[in-house]
Amino acid sequence: MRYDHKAIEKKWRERWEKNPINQDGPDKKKYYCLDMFPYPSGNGLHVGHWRGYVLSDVWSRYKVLQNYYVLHPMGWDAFGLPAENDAIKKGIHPKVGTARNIANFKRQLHEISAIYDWDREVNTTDPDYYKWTQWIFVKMFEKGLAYEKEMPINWCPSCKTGLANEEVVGGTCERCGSLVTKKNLRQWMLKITAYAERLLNDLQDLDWPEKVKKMQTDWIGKSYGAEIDFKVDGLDKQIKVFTTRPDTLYGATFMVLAPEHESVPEITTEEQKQAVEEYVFQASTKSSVDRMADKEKTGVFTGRYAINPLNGAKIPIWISDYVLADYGTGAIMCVPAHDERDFAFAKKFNLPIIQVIKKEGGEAVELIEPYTEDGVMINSGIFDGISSKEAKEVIANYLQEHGIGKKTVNYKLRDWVFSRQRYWGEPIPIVHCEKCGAVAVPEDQLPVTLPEVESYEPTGTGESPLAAIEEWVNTTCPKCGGPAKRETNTMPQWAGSSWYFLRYADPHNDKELVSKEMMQKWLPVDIYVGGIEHAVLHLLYARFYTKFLYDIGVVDFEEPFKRLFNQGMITKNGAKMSKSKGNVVSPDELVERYGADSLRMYELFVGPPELDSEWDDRGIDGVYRFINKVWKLITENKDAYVEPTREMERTRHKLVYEITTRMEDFHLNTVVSGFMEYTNKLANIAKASNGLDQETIETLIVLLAPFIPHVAEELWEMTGHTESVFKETWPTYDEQKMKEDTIEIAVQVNGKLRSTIEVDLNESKESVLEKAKALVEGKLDGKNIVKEIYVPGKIVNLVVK
Ligand code: ANZ
Ligand code: ZN
Repeated sequence: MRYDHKAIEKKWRERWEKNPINQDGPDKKKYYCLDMFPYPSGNGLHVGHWRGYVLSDVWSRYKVLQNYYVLHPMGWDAFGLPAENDAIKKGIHPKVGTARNIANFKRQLHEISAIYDWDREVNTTDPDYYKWTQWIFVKMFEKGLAYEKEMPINWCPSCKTGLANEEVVGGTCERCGSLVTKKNLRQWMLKITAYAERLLNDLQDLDWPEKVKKMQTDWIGKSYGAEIDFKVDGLDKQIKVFTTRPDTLYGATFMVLAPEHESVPEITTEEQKQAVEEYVFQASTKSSVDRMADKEKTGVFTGRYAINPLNGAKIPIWISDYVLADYGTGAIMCVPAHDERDFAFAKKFNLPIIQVIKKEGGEAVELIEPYTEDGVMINSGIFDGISSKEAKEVIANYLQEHGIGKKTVNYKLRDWVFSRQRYWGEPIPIVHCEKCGAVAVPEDQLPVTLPEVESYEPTGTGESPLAAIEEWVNTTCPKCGGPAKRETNTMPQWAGSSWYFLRYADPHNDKELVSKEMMQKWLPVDIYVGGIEHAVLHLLYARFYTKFLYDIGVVDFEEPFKRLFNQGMITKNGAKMSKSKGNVVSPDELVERYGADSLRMYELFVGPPELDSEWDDRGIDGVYRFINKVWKLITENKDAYVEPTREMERTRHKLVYEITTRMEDFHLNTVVSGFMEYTNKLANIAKASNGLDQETIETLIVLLAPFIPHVAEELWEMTGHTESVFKETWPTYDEQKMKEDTIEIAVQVNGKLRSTIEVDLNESKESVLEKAKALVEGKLDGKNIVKEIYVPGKIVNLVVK
């Protein structure tokens, strides 16, 4: 007996549309379940995308059954490169292509039968939406958090265009293979670094995977250290280095500056000038990723020496590209005995190595590799003998007291380069006036809409295609009314996704980004479901935006996402599922063949939801067979309910317990296996007792509802209910009722197991012994029982002689 998935799913989808199962009411609690909104690509959804959407929908339906009204919205993160590249290649306007892709995504999402609230749909490319993306930028600009800066960016001299880091391969242009250089271009920056400390500290209280918290912590990269001033020998000049290891100062045997360090020209001696200039030019052609890579060290001596401020030692100053210009001070003191990179450099260029820390209790022997652990100070004058951990603090204090340096806190986090020289993004709402400088477009003139252009190609001058539209570019200054030009850079794709979760709470408000009332009603997000690939960028930007909006009074919480769940990827043939790998499984055919319920359940069954899991088309077949089994169990027993036995009652409570606890732990794959196990158990009980009781059957249907909602609704109707199963309340369990009524007791004679007996849970000692003795009676070879031992609930031991 197979169920007709096509008819059932169609029927319930239509009913839900007419009569939504998720409805607000006076007795409802609120819950906000958010999916990371998708980029509507031309490829549509594959079963890998479904995983997260199924997870969040199962969770939302579970909450509906717990009497919540669930905000479960969906929208589109639709600005960005792919649509623009399609426009360039195929001549389709990004707006047109995007609209078509969204329609296809929507159709596919409908098949999941997720309870999305389509009235709240947002689209980042909609002017009514990006008006507020621009508004936030204006507010940041007013607070000095958005600013302009000349920044070196990757530049291909032959393509005449700026390149993203990902477009630079091995130092060459991905498109034409020429050597990529750096070009200084004016960029808009957001001062996220002003929030570094709060972004770091507030991670503590979040119910997020530890892995993601660690990634953000490392990304922010707070370190304590010191800046130390070294005099330059023979010049009236000092160079500041940044170190996290002031304890190693006596072991500094040379200094290295970044090739771009501003003092390089000044300190370089005449003899070294040519070599230094050549090296500086070469370094400018490499990306920082390449520079940090572990490879053969390169460098050039400047001809100059610095003086170690503690012991007066003269140490040579070199330049090398392993020192980055924009981290710390762009200059380091090198301690080859205790740092890997300095060690490699010293070996390559034959520079001295002085050990200043040794293993506790060990001897200082010639180092064949750097010693990077803590230990005891040696060769360090008055600091000898103390631990290196202590020396960090003591030497830093000493330097500070003697005016040679100061203790510092450093962050790896950089300000955010916020401009793109591209068409398909939010125009940055700034006007440049010769008299007034950069002026924000006034609030009542927002949004600054994206004009139509003829060519989407990057212009090659480092300017966006918008720069070519004179009527749009030329405008008047909002401040003085004089002639002015619009900013032609657009925002990065991250801009719209940094705050969209707020807009869902009040999507049609044209007066405010979100009203106080709606903000307080819905926000913050209770659970956020999405891929781990967004662990740093998106999730950090969203936290930054929220904190900023908190500071200006738009929201009254500092963290947007209370709980985060990262689903693992779906792989096939060992690789991440993706169009480019050619291993995509489309949900469309599977829905056709097995129905959405089967696919939903298989998405969960495929593996622990937080781990990557290998897709197997046969797996869905197994789930389909299981659903048919449930169908059979219920339809065969629904018309002849029996009186509940203790066993039925016990099994029902255990079922509710297992499903609920696994659900709460988000072990959704084991929820499915739990259903399989208990369906078999119930089938056996039904056979033995000639039927099942009504409560057990109905409980099973309610528990199944979040997972296979169409089948559950149909079964619910077949069992005589006129209202939706989602009007029910998630069942509860009673641990007392889960307990078995009888237990097995081992019966031993002289310590050897003879048999077991079944007794009541609270049977008296006398009665248990009685039964045990009865069992062995006549089998004692004429011996007598001399002692009776009972370990309650476990063993009876009879000692005979
Ligand atoms: C001396 C020293 C001795 C260092 C030692 C390390 C170990 P984090 O933890 O990543 O902040 N450094 C400083 N500025 C740098 C730059 N612009 N480019 C490359 N390296 C730089 O690392 C700080 C350490 O990295 C600093 O401490 C410095 O080397 C190096 F046994 O100073 B250290
Ligand atoms: Zn002006």
